Amino acid sequence: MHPREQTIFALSSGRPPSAIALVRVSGPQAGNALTLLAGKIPAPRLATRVLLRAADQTPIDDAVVLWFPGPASATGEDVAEFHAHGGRAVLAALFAALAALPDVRAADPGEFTRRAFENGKLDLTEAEALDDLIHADTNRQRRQALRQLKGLLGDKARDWRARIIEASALIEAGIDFSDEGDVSSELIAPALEKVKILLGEIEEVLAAQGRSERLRDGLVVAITGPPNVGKSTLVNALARREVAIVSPHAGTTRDIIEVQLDLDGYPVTVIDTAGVREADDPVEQEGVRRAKARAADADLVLWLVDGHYEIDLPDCAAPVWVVRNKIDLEGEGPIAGSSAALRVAPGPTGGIRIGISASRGDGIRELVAALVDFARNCFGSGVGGLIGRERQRKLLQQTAVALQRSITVIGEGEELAAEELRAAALSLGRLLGRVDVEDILDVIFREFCIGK
Ligand SMILES: Nc1nc2c(ncn2[C@@H]2O[C@H](COP(=O)(O)OP(=O)(O)OP(=O)(O)O)[C@@H](O)[C@H]2O)c(=O)[nH]1
Ligand SMILES: [Mg+2]
Repeated sequence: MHPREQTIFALSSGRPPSAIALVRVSGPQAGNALTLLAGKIPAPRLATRVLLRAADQTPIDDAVVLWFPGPASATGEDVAEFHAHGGRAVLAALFAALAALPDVRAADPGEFTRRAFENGKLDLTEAEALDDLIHADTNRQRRQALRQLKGLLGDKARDWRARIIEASALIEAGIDFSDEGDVSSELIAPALEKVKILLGEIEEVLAAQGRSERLRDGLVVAITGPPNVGKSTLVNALARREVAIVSPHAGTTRDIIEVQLDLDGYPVTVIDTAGVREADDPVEQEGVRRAKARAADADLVLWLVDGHYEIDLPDCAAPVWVVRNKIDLEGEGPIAGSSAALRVAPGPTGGIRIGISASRGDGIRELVAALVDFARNCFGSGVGGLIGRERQRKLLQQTAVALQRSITVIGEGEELAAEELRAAALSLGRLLGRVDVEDILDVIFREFCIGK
């Protein structure tokens, strides 16, 4: 039997122990599972209390079961739900009883959603949105995923694809009539017009929303700088807890420490790194190497200094903000420049310069506000953002490029234009998961949780 025809089961709720656990079963044996474990198949979609029993009739649990006959179910197959008590032993007994049934096995990650996709319950953009919704940590991520789940991108892509196919039908008819000049141009001119309108719409969606797909992964802000300037103190202040060790010894931090922050709904990972200096200790050297590498691929670098350091900016592609710490000490030592002037002033690389006191808290609010602004600019406002993932953006860009090329090459021959239109339709088909999907499906659904 093909693995896809087997019946699958998994725990769909959180990790045990929990008050209630939801175990879902999907596939042709779902009804049989109910008959054998619950003693009957209850009325469809009606919560029914039963005593679950193992094959030897020993009781497993007092539970509630639900029956969703296919195709009107989440996966499109027959689905049974067991709402049992979420104890580890209860679940172990329930899983053992299910696994003992013929043609029933534990589900792979994302397998329920994959079946739903294969049965046409959702398109690939919606499946991705579902995964994003489950993994959303902040409100903005949640709202974006929810918007995606409405299938707006999928609806648009389906509409565009249909219109591309119409345009290419016109062009191909034009090719057939190419001996009769008038008929041919009468077909091709409107086709070209259609393509231009389409291209405009796709470009609008691409341009409209910044890079809201980056909301999924969030921003990475690396805090680097010389030793002992207060990097770890700043990370603790941003995290509002003691995540990193702070000490007056230079070279305290060696490993990279990461904290996840929710800044006004924007997911931001702040990383604390080893102070950058010529170190003798090989462990510290490795820490410095890692610090530089991490800063090199961060989205933003906060180069932290205190009054004792010259501003010696690191070499990296990301914007660098110079943050001057320990302004509470200013006036006591040989420190140039006034702290007031330093607060959120334009900096040398077009970034900003901020004066703070990480230990006393001065300027932390301003720094957070500046980070929120930065995040907003990176992600776009996200209002009406249709693109949820890099994969989707790439395919839309490919579609736009192919449409643009079809317009450019039409003078050289209609066949060339028709070929480009086919490429455009193919990209949209991939976006929806309609064409050559096997390989990308494996990648996408593997990321899902088990039980989803
Ligand atoms: N006065 C004052 N002291 C600070 C401030 N921020 C940090 N310090 C002190 O500076 C020292 C170094 O702080 P850390 O946070 O460990 O510095 P670091 O940059 O992480 O140091 P390394 O990990 O060794 O590179 C500690 O003694 C802190 O208490 C500040 O704003 N004002
Ligand atoms: Mg440190």
